[in-house]
Amino acid sequence: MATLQDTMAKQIPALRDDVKEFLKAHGEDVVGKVTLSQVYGGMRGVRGAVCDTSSVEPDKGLIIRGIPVKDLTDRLPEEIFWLLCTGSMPDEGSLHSLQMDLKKRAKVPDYVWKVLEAMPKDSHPMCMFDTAILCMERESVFRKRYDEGMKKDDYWVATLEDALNIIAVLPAIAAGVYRLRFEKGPRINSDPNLDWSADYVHMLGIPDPSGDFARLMRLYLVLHSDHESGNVSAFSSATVNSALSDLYYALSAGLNGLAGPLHGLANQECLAWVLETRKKFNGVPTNEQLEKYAWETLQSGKVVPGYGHAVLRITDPRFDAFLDFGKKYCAKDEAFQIVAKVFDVVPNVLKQVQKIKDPWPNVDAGSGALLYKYGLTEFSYYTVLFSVSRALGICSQAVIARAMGYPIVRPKSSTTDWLKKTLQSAPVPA
Ligand code: HAX
Repeated sequence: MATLQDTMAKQIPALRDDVKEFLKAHGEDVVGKVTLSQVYGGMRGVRGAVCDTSSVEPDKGLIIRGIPVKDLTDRLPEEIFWLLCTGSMPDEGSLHSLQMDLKKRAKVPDYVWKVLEAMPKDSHPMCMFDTAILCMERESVFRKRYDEGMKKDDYWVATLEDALNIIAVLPAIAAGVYRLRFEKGPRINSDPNLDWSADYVHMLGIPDPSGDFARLMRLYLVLHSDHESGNVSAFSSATVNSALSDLYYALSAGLNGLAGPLHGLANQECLAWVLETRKKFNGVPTNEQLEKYAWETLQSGKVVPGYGHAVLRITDPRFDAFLDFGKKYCAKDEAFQIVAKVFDVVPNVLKQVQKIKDPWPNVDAGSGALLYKYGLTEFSYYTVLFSVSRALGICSQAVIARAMGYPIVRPKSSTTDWLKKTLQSAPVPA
């Protein structure tokens, strides 16, 4: 049995030496080219950052530390956090030590509830969740130790402290946001005998006699945990943390990006589209009706939520995992049946729109219907679930970045004038 702190402390010196040597040997080698379309296109595909926790290749999907996500679907989120941080699975004793450590840190400061209670009643749950994280910044171990003159070599130790302190309280905060925002009654206390995910389900207070909702949530929290570092939320967090703004600042910054409809909010929009479909057709539509409706959505200038991806060019394996879950546990549910039917019909529609590079479902296409089925019907809350999970990836990435001593992020931007002059592709306006 080893603690996460000790395990990482043993690994880090060798990892630092390895990258130092690598840079010495290949520091000036070219990794790739950048085209003008990429410069104007959100840097899509530009290899400009390092992320060792996970990778997302267009034809493979999410791979966490060398393990395809489909092989991790029966794991606990705590195991995934260990895997993200260290590159291997914890043994039973190590997992237990991490779980106990998180339990010790799980008390939410009282002022957090006061801040949340003072927010307007119609605040978006994501705004409440991110505000709660940000207002806890005064708890940052990193900031205190930095102010005391901490050495750079120790940045990761303090960042890991912040990461564990944050991860420990997220389920209670997220559940508290749910109960407050949707008037579900008083907060439910944590149950010290439950694991991180089961305790979250317990504190949400949604009846779960079969235990299937808890099973779904465990899967959900594993599947959304990480997606390399180029996506809006991870990249924003990494950028903020690279300025040595502590994890409270960095995580809330990243999750503010997750709140956007083209990113994590898509799961809420996706379920809305599924439910609208059900209402419009008074149940599960035929393939022909669905095809027509998908075209109508596109022609009205809207995206079909849950479809397409900036990197992937296959069905997202995380969608497959949700589809498998739905087939096993809720095959008769109408909303789930629509999700399955959309998967049969919509890719063929999107393939006919030339500009769409990926016609396949992403992680958000199916999860909402499953959550809805188990009674989590407030879909503006779904991105909070996503955030609780994605915090595992963002926090582990920050710990590793500080352990490796990566510098402040600062890519170069160009003016259109400069680009035109340089490429000589168009006359530069006087
Ligand atoms: N429906 C309609 N149009 C789509 C589309 C879809 N599902 N997917 C892409 N397009 C459009 C884009 O809007 C873009 O149009 P414009 O040039 O007119 O702006 C064009 O096709 C090219 O886009 P792309 O290169 O294929 O995709 P991007 O890398 O630019 O964007 C997105 C990737 C995920 C943002 C995009 O596919 C999309 O908006 N999908 C729907 C929203 C969604 O499901 N988002 C969640 C993604 C997963 C995630 O991050 N979860 O957190």
